[in-house]
Amino acid sequence: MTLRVAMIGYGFMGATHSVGWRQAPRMFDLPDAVEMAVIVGRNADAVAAAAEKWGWAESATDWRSVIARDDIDLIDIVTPGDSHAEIAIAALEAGKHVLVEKPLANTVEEAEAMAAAAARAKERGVRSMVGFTYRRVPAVTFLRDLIAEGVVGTVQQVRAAYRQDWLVDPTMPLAWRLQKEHAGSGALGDIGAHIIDMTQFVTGQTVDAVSGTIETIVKERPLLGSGSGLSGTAAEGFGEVTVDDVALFTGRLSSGALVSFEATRFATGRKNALTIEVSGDEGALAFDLEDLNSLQFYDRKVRDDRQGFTKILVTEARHPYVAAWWPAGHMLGYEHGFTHQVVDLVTAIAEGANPHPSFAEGLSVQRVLDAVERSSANESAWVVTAAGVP
Ligand code: SOE
Repeated sequence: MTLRVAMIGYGFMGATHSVGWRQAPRMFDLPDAVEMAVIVGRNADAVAAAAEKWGWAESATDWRSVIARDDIDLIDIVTPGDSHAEIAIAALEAGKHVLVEKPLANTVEEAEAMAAAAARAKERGVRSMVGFTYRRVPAVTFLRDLIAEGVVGTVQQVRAAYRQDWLVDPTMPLAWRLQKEHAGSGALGDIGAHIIDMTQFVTGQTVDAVSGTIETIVKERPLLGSGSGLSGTAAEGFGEVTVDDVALFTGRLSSGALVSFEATRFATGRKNALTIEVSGDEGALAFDLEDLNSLQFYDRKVRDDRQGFTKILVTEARHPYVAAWWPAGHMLGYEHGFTHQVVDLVTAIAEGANPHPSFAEGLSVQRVLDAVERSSANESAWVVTAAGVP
C-alpha cells in the first residue's frame, strides 16, 4: 500500500521532516510506499515554494480541508506548539495517523487531551508518535540498548545538558519561540524537553520529582521583522520575552537516582550541544551530539591500570539504522534522525504496532516541564546562605 502524507507547517522543522520523508523510502526497505502528498501553510506563495523545494506534490492553505480528505492517511504536524493539540486531535478523530513535533503541546491540559485522543484512536488502529528525534540518532539508540543490557550496571546518576547560544545576542528579535502563547515555554520546553525524554528513554525510568529554577536573562527584544527559526531581522519597537532563557533543574528517577539537567540558550559558544552521561556501578556511558557518531564508554571491569573512557564509533552495520547508509565508518549527521523517525513510524503502521515515543510519553515529558515551572515559581525553595556576611 501507499501511505499518503500531509505535513502542516513549513519552517525549520518542516525542512527536517521533509528530508525524512524523502530519504526514508530511498535508503531503507520500507514495508509501504510513501507519497509526499500535500504541504500546508497559511502563506500560499511561501508554502507553494516549500512544496517545490522539498518535493511535496501539492500545497494548500487550509489544514482542516486537508484533514478531511479521503486520500490522506497521515498528518505530520510541524507548527509551533500552540496549534499541536487542535490539529492532532482533529486528525486522530478523522482517522489519520499523526506525527507531531516535540514538545507534544504547550500545556499539560492539552497534552492530556491529545494522549486521550491517541488512546481512543489506537483502538481503531490509528497510530501516533511524538518527534523526539534524537532517540533515533544511532549512538543514542545504541546507548539505550547497552544500558538495557546492563553494561553500566545499576544507574546511579545522570547528567544531561542541552546548550545553545543563539539568544546571547540581545538584538536577536522576538521570534515565536520567545513568546509563551506560541511556544509554551522557552529553553525548558524547546530543548529541555529533549533531555528529559532522552533521560527517560535511555534509562527506561521516569523523572518522578524535580526541583528547578528558570530565568529570563534578556527581558525585552526588538520585534520580529522577518525570519522565524533561530535567526531573524528586527522591526521597529520592542516586546517582552515571556518565556525562560535558561532552565536548571534536578530530577529524581523512579529508582531514586539523581539527574542534573541544564537547558539554556545562553551558553556562549555552544551552538547545539546536547550531552548526556549515565554513571552506573559497573561503568559509564556518555553521548555528545557534537560528536554524534560515537559514544564514550568506561568499563569498571577493566584492570585498574588500563581503565579510562574509550570511544566507540557507532558506524558499523550492526549498529542501529547504520546498515541502510554507507560502508562502515562513514558518518551520519543531524538530519538522519528524521529519516529514522519516518522509517520506524511507517514500519509500525504497516505492522499494526505502536510507535514510540507515544503521546502518553509526550504527556509524561510535559508533566515534568510543568513541574519544573511550578518548582521555580516556589521562591521559598531557595535557602538564603548568608555567604556574604563576614
Ligand atoms: C531550536 O532550539 C531547535 O531547533 C529545537 O527546536 C529542535 O528540537 C532541536 O533539534 C534543535 O534546536
